[in-house]
Amino acid sequence: STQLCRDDRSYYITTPIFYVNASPHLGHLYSAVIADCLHRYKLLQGFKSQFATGTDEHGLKIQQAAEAAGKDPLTFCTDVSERFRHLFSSCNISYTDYIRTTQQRHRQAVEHFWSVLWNKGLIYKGSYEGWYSTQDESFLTPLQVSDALDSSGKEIKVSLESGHKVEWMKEENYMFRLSAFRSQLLDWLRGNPHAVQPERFQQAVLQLLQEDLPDLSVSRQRNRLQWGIPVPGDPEQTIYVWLDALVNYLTVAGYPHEHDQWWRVAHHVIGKDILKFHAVYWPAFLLGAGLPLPKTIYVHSHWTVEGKKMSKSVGNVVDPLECSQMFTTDGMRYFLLRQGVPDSDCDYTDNKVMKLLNAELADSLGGLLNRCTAPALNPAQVYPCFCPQSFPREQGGRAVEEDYHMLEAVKSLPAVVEKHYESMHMYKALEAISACVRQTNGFVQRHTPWKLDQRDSKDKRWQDTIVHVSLECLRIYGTLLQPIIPETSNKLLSRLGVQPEERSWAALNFLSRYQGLDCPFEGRALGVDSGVLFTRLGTQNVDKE
Ligand code: ME8
Repeated sequence: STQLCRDDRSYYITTPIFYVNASPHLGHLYSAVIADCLHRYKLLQGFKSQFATGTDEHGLKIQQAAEAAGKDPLTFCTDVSERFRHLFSSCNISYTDYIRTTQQRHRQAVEHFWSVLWNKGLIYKGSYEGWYSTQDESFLTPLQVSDALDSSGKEIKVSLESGHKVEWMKEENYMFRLSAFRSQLLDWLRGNPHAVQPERFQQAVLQLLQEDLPDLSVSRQRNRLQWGIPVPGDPEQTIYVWLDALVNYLTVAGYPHEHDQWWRVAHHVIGKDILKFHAVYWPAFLLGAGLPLPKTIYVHSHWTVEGKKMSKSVGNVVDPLECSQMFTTDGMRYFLLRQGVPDSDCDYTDNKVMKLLNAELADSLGGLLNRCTAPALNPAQVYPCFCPQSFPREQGGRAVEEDYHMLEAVKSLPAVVEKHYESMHMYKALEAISACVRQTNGFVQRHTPWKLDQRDSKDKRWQDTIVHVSLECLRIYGTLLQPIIPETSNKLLSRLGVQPEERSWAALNFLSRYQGLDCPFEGRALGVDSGVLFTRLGTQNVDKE
C-alpha cells in the first residue's frame, strides 16, 4: 500500500536531549556524531530523514544549577542550550530539529501524554518513600545503593551504577503503574532481538527486568521542584523530569497532532548511563499510551580520561570545540567514530587522535589521491578510459592475484559498510574502508604506473587502467565516507569531478560508472585541485596549551 511505501522510506533518528547544567563535552558530541552519521547515511540511501537533538531543561538539577549561578532558570537554560547548538553547528551536525523542553509545543505534548496515561488509570496518587539521586534524577531501590564516604569523610549513600550521592525522600506524589508492564516489556524484547543494540545491552535490559520493578514516582511536590511542567489539574505537583524529557521524541514527531509518519520509524541513540530510562521506562510509558515502540535503541559506551568517565563532577572533561579547532571538525568526527567502540569504554588522548588522522586520512587516503592525480602521471587531469581487457588473466594481462582480491574487496565494500552503519558499528565500517585504501595503495605501488612508457600503446592502456581503477576506488571511499567526514569527502569527490547528484548510494556502481558509451575516449575530466586533502598534524597542533 502507499502507506507502507511511505513509511519504508522514512527514518527518524534522535540523540538524548542534554542537561543544561554544564557545558557540552566530548561525550555529548560523540552521541551527536553517531546520530548525524546515521541521518546522512539514510539520506544517501534516498530516505526522508528527520534528525532531532536538543536540551533537557527542567528538573531539580537544573533548578539548583541556575540558583548556584544566580540566574533565573530560563535565562540560564537559554545560555547553555545555545552553547550546545553552537557546538553542533560548528561540527556539521545536520539536525533538522533542535528541541528545548521549555518550548510551548513540548509542554503541550507532555500535558497531553500525561492526560492519556491518567485517563487510562495508569497514574494514581500515592506516596513515595525511597532513595533519589538528583545528579541522575533517578529513583533507586535499596539494592541499587551502597555506602561511601564523601570528600570530607562523612558517610553517605551512593548509586551503585553512577557513584552519585543519593538522598532519602518521602513525598506524596503521582505514581505510574510500571510494575504492570513487566511481561509486555519482556515480550517486546524477546520478539525484537535487535530492539536494543549492541546485543550486550539488550541482555542488560532483560537482566533489569528480572529484578524488582516497582511502580515509578512521576511527579514531585511543587515546594521541592518548581522548575518543570505542572501536573495537569494539580498545580501542587510538578511532572518528573524524566517523563517530561522522554516525551521530547514525540514532540518532535508532531505529537499530539499528526505524528505517525515519524513516530513509526523512530530510532534513539543514547549512552549506556541512560539505558534504564530508555529501554524500561520509555517503552512502558509508550505501551501505556498505546503508541508504537521505538524501532531501535542504539547504546554506546563512554569516553574516559585516564580510565575515568568524562564528567563535569569529576572535572576531567575534554572540550570538543577546542579539539575540533586543533584537529579539524572532520578529524574529530573521524576519530570519534573510528576509535569509539559502542560495546566498551574508550580512553581519550590527543596523541591518539593525531596518530590516527595522520596515518589514515593524511597519509593513506590523501596519499592515494595525490598519486592518482599527480600531473606527472595524469597530465590530462582525467579519469582515463577503463580497459577491462587489461584485466582478465587468461589474456596475458599484467594484473596479479592481489589485484583481483582488491577489486573484490572494493566491490563488496558498500554492503559491508552498510551493514556496519546499520548496527552503529561505525568503527568496523571505517576499519573495512581503511583496509581497502591500503590495498589500493598497494596496487598502485606494485605496478608503479609512473614508470610506464606513455608512447607505447599497450603500456599506455595499462597505465590508464591502473589510474582509472584507483580513481574508482577513491570515488567509492569518498562516497561511503560522506556520513563520517562530510567536508573531506566533498573535497575528494569534487577533485574527482563527481557531481553532487552522483554521490548517492545508488550511484556507487564501482568500475561501471564512467566506462562505456558515456566515457569519451579522452577520458572524463577531474575537478579542480583545491589543495591537500587532509593536512598532516604535527606536535604544534597539540602543544598549543
Ligand atoms: O542524561 N561518553 O543528559 P546528559 C560518551 N538529559 N557519551 C557521553 C558521556 C561520555 N563520557 N557523557 C555523556 C541526560 N554522554 C538526560 C537525557 S534523554 C530523553 C534525557 C552522552 O546531559 C551520552 O549520550 O547527562 C549520555 O547518555 C548523554 O550524553 C547524557 O547526557
